[in-house]
This record gives sequence, structure tokens and C-alpha cells, in this order.
Amino acid sequence: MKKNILIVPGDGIGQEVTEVGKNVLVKIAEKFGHEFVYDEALMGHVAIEATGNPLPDETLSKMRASDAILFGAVGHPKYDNDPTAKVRPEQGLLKMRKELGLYANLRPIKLFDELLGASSIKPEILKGSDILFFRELTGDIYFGEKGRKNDNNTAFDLAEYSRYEVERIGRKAFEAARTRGKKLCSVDKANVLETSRLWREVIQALAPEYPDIEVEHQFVDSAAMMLIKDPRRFDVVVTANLFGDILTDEASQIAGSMGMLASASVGDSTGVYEPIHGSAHDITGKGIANPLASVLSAALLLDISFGLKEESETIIAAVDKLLKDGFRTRDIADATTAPEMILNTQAAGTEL
Ligand code: GGG
Repeated sequence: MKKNILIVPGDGIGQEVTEVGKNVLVKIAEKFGHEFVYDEALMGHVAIEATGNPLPDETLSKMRASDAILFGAVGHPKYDNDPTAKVRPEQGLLKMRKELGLYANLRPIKLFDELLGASSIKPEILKGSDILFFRELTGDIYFGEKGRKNDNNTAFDLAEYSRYEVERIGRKAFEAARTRGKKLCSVDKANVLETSRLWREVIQALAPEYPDIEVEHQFVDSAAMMLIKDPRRFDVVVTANLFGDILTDEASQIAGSMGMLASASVGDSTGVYEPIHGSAHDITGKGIANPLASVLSAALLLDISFGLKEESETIIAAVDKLLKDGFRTRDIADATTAPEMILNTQAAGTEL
């Protein structure tokens, strides 16, 4: 198979982990006889530095022209303490999602058995947890009108959802539930928010089309609690942009670390595959970042964008073997892991 893959490392540890993800794609192409052609583009803080724009037109054109995108992370601490900054790395991320129509963000919360001890949650509660989140990605409070009023003394962010937007992500989640445990949990805040009441109405209206799927609705506060108390009760979860952003960071503790969670953003055109973690400048350049979320993102890319199931499963098996062999980064180390067993950036590739 011949495919064009755009590599967009972005900022901070995005650079180092994406290199490992790409290495794994190179190895897979060699092993299975595919021809993957790579190009690279700037996004985030590095793009602002080079062009003044977090998502330069050149990057967007390359994105549209590619068959899939392996992305790292965006962000820089200099913007965290400068709330007045007009241009920010994250604007590139949001613009990319909108421009490419990436409305569905799939975040699998997969717990590798070897990492049962790495979580602060008790192993007997965690064992067997396997959740697939669908985070809506192009609506909600992230994209509504925002601004200041009352002489700059009041700020607002408008949350908006249309029926169409809820229905299309809802359908994706129902379809996915059909291929898994046949359970769908829709998370909202319908006791308070009008957008959530519409959300619930639309999911309820879809349910009769999927009689084989057991549907439940949970308020986001209750879902946050149940994720930690009883993660095995969840199969597929569908939720709005903001709730999904927060709940999946929480759910990363089920998998042991944010450094283990990959994601796929799909919709109208080229799919984008990236770790759910950010740029983590505090550990950038120290060789201690966990590259497995990028490696697992490469596995999602092969499966979802190219339909290469065997190749994707080969990567997941290699990650499983690495962990069984005791390789760890600090974020997933536990009391039984020897400190010298630090996963370096080559290790993920050499297992293939
Ligand atoms: N790889 C994910 C990433 O770069 N996250 C940084 C970020 O700002 N995320 C906000 C979001 O995902 O909406």
C-alpha cells in the first residue's frame, strides 16, 4: 500500500515522542512491504516563532493533501501566565479541527495488564477496564463566541450545539458500541445546561435505531466519580467537547498514565492521530517522556485511516511485550520496576 503521512511534531515533548511514533511506522512499512511517504510541517508555538501563525497555510495545505497525520502536541509555558496573548499555540489545534472537520475524537482507555500496579486505583477495581471515549471535537464552549464586556470586567464563552452536531457524533458512538460491549453511556449536565438537554434529547431519539445497544445517560459529575469507583461499568462513552477533554485526562489514570493514551480525530477528511497529552515543557529534552501514546496513535492511524488491522495489532503486541519485558518510563514505573528499566526512544521500534 502506498500512502502519504504528514508528521506534525508540534511543541515540547511532541517533538521527541512523534519521532518514536514515526520510527514505528517506518518499521511497520518495512515489515509488511508498504510504501509510506513522509512529509513534515509546523504547528503550535514552533509555528508562531517561525511564521507568526500557529497553523500556517502551508501546514494546512499539506494536511489536506495527506492520507493521514501523526501529530504530537502544542503548547508553551510562556502563554500560561500571559492571559492577554492574542496568538496562542492551541488556536492552531482548534483551527485544524474545524478546517479538517474533525468532529469525532476517539480516545481508547486501554489498560495493559502489566500496568495494573502503576495506577493509584486498586488493581481489583481496574482489571479488565476497557473504555472507548467519543469526545465531540468541533463544537461546545471551545468554539462559541468569546469575549469581554463591562469595561473588561466580565468574560464570557458561549456553549452551542446543533442537533446535527450531536447526531453525527452520537451515530459514531452507537456504531462503535455495536462492535464492542453493546453499551453506550452518554454524559451531559442536562439538569443545568440547555446544550446538554438538547444533547440528551438527540441521543434518546437515536436509541430506537440501535435496539441492540443498552443506553444510559449520566451527569458529568456522577460519571467523573464512577470512572474511578467502577471503571468496568463503562464500554463506549459519548460526550461533549469540554466534558470529554476533562474526563479523558481523569480516565488516563485507569490506563496508568496520560503517557499511555492515544487518540484519533476523524470526520470529514484526513484523520489526525495524537497522544492526548500536551507539550509538557517541564520534561522536554530530558529523554524521560513516555513515547507509547504516540506509538499507539500510529497503531490507530494504520487501523482507522488505512484499514491495516494486522499492522496495527502488531504495534499493540509490541507495546505489550515491551511492558512485559519491564521497560518503563517514570510515569508508569512502580515499586517493582527496576529504576534502570527506562524506556528509551529506540526501544519501541526495536520490538517490531
Ligand atoms: N496532543 C494533545 C495536545 O496537544 N493537547 C494540548 C491542548 O491544548 N489540548 C486542548 C484540547 O485538546 O482541546
